[in-house]
Amino acid sequence: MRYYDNNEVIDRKQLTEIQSRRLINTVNKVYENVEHYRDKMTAAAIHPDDIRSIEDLSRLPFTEKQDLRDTYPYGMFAVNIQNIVRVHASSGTTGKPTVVGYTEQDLETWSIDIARALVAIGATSSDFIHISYGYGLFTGGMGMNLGAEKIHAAAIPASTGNTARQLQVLRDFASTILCCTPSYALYLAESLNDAGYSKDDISLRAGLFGAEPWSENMRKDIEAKLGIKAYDIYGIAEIMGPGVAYECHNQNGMHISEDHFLPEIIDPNTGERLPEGQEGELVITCIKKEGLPLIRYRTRDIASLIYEPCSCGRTFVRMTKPKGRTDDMLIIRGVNVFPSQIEEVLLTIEGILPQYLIVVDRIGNLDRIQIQVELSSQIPFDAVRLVEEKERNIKTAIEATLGISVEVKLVSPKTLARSEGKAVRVIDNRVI
Ligand code: DLL
Repeated sequence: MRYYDNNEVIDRKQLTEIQSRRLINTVNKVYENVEHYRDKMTAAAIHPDDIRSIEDLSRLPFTEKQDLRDTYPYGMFAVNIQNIVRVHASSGTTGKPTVVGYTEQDLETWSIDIARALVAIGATSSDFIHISYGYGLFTGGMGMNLGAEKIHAAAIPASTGNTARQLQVLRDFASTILCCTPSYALYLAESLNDAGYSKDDISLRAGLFGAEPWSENMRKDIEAKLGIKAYDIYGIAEIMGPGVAYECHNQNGMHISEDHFLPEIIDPNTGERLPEGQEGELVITCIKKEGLPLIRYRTRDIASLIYEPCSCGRTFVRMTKPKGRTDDMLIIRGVNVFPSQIEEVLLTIEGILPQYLIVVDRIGNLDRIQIQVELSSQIPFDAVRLVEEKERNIKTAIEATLGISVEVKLVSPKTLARSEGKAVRVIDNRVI
């Protein structure tokens, strides 16, 4: 049994002391350096001096994606811009992304989070770690890369796309650990078969999959098709990126790096903290972050916390696989998509009505997103060439915003169902 560091097996009393110390430090820092937090705390009639231990956590106000939007792009950073060495971003609810910044120390902390996850699945310096998460503004690729290098394994920055080349690299470079979204892992497995190879032609023995919800059935399927053990890893850009929580060999819940992140479960409607073990919205406070230390960040993910000791010896609490979200965010091929982002693009295009329907399917383990948009009556629907050209224009505009490929289908005026209450904008046919 191996751990990356001693904090993973620290006793609860000592951990609580560390957590309280770090929480107090963080609250003071954001109060001093982030005007938005100072205002929020003043409005909630709370002062850093009121926070004496983690027992006081629930007295602090929540942070939401909207706060990051209101202070876009750097308004919530708690250090001078000179100290930021890396910036990533994730989807915002509209055209503007949510921007996150890291100091040198933050990158060190992040690399430890991922090193823990890799060591927990048995990775060593002898491994070739094939990383097929996107490298770019998305935190997946470069984040996993940090952790792979931290444990002195060889990182293979395959990034996303070009499946034929991915398969060649997997075979020829003898990758031993695969990191990507679970749906892409299944797609790779099937493509391997289609190309006339089998799991015996590759050297993989484990995979670290996350960034989207997946089920135990998917896990079994991936394990059988690739001949590996498939592990879960959770993360969120605003908090750090991948590695906020990670599975051990028991594959029964993900250990949250509690010396870096304080978890809570709340009732999403009332904001009240729920009793131990109950399911609700996961809220996380960063206690070892310098660049963007968010306080009580509402992740919108539905999960519960498992407090029973884990036989692996790690004392960090476990979270269950997130079941769903309390907002309307869709995760398409690992990329976060808000319907409002699509709507905003549609509103800029002439000749269509702001009536649309987003249909999501999973075909051959890959997500497909089709956007049906109503034509306004000004364009004769039988003008095929015009319609096709408009579809192409809309497709290009939406793809430029979302960063993933989409299908666009124009439909005749007044054909999309109108709803009397809240408009139904999304039909998600995926069975996960
Ligand atoms: O998805 C970070 C990440 C990269 C995690 C690679 C794991 C691996 P965001 O793009 O900010 O960050 O998306 C965060 O993705 O709130 C969840 O809804 C979902 N999510 C992430 N990991 C899991 C998981 C990255 N293991 C959002 N299971 C989160 C289910 C997950 N959902």
